[in-house]
Amino acid sequence: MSSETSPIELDVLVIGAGFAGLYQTYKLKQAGFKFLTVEAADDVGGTWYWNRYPGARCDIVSVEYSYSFDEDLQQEWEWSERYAAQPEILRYAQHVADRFGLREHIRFNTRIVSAIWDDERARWVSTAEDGTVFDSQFIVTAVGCLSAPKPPEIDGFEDFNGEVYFTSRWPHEPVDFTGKRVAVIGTGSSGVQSIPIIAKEADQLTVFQRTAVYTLPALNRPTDPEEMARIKANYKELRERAKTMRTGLIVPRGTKSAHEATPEERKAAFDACWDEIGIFACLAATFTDLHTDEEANRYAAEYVHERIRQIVKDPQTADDLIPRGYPFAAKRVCLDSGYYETFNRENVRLVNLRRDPIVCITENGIQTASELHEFDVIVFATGFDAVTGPLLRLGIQGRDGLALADVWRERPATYMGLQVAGFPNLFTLTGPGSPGVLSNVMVSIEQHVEWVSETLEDLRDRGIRTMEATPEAQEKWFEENNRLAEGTLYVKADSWFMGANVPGKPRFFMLYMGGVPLYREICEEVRANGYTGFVLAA
Ligand code: NA7
Repeated sequence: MSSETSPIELDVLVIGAGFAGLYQTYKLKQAGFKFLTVEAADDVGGTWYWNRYPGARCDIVSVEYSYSFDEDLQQEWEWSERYAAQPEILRYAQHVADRFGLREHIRFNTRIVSAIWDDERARWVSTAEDGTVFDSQFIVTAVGCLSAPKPPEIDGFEDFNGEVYFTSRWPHEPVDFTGKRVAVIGTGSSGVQSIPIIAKEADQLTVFQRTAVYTLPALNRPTDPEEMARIKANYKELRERAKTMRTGLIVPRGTKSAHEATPEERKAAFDACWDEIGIFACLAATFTDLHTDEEANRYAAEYVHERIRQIVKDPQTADDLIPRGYPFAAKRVCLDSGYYETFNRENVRLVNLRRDPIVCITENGIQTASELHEFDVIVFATGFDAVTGPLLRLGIQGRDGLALADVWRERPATYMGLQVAGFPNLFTLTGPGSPGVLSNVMVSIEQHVEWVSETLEDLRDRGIRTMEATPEAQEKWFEENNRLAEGTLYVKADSWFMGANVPGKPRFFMLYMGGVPLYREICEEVRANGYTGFVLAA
């Protein structure tokens, strides 16, 4: 694409055309703003554009992981499975872009590399990789929480002579594993979803596991037309109900402590999750104290350990697959289709990196402390610089040249997850300190976009030029969230929730812990009280 010489003047620049960016585009179009959405990829979809690895699928039921803002859209769209696979979710994003005429407002193949606040003019000057400059009063970032892939962090990575793939940047052409010796490094959601599929195709598959993960059977199935008809007849109620749930996700919730239940009651509740419900958050929701009480949590952890032992035939492999050293659900629980069963296959081997760590990658394979493993293909399922990473890649500088990277070096503080003090007129959808991906992100995306859109309209109507979070409001938000997080077991795991998967990243719980309904209530109150915690200037 050729670069343009004079800046493109806008009211609002939206960065990203995933689910948040698409809805933001729709809202700004409706409200008649002069705006443009820029997207680094050549199509819409965000994470569902990039994460096209084998087995990639949603782990929130699709009837909930979809937009609710348009009744006709939700009535006409048909999900083919309970948990749609990536190609179908991408088709849905494309359909939304086409149906609402959003593509004409999106400039594809445009990656923003710097965004600098010009205090004198009270405008943002953003530059794309191709040199195009955008001059806007506001920026809304819609860059997602899990979109900045983490570098491999393994010595010798460049030396490998075989094929290398990242689950987070999967090629658009099919990858053929037939007859090949394949390594998968990483057992988070991407590893858990891709490993069973790769195992069926590859000659040999070796899985390199650093931390064993908790994963439950997804119980995925084709959509039942009768169930779908019932959902569609009551879609409005279902969406309203989701908003009342802490996680924005409809999941049966227990009402008593795990300590109050008999062993039989606990087993029945856990069995139902494993054998019948198949929702990632269901097991942690069976009793009220699994996220807060280590003893109670152990009941759930031990239940999963036992299920693993029952499925995996080789006792050493089963033992290696048992998650230890952190509480159940303190890292994101995964949903799988045949993950543990895959380790019973003759062509699959597990390497426990806690016992036998990777030393380096060589031209032929992976050298661990005890052995050289030779491969034709290495797949990195090693995750993301989550939540803050996608924002830091934008090269944002606020007042007085203040770099966001410097501000967040010590702690990822924001106000409501939507603004950072010192960065006026910058709204960060699903930013750190928002419920973001701790919730059903579609519910949070819709809430954030609606709040930001109404705010932008309000500022326009009142002739307000700048809106900026105060350092005091930000401090209070950050401290309160830490206090809430410290009261849970989440802080006991080295997870991406805690920033602990990226060397050198400050260790704080990065998402809003108060739950979706409380967050919504606070946002509404903040506006009703004239934007408490923000300074507005004409
Ligand atoms: P995750 O969940 O961050 O998983 C990444 C995995 O890769 C995890 O098992 C990591 O082990 C492992 N990893 C990362 N770096 C290394 C190195 N250097 N060596 C060995 N192993 C490594 O990312 P996903 O893409 O699977 O899923 C992201 C989210 O998407 C997921 O939570 C769902 O919400 C959807 P670790 O645990 O850090 O020891």
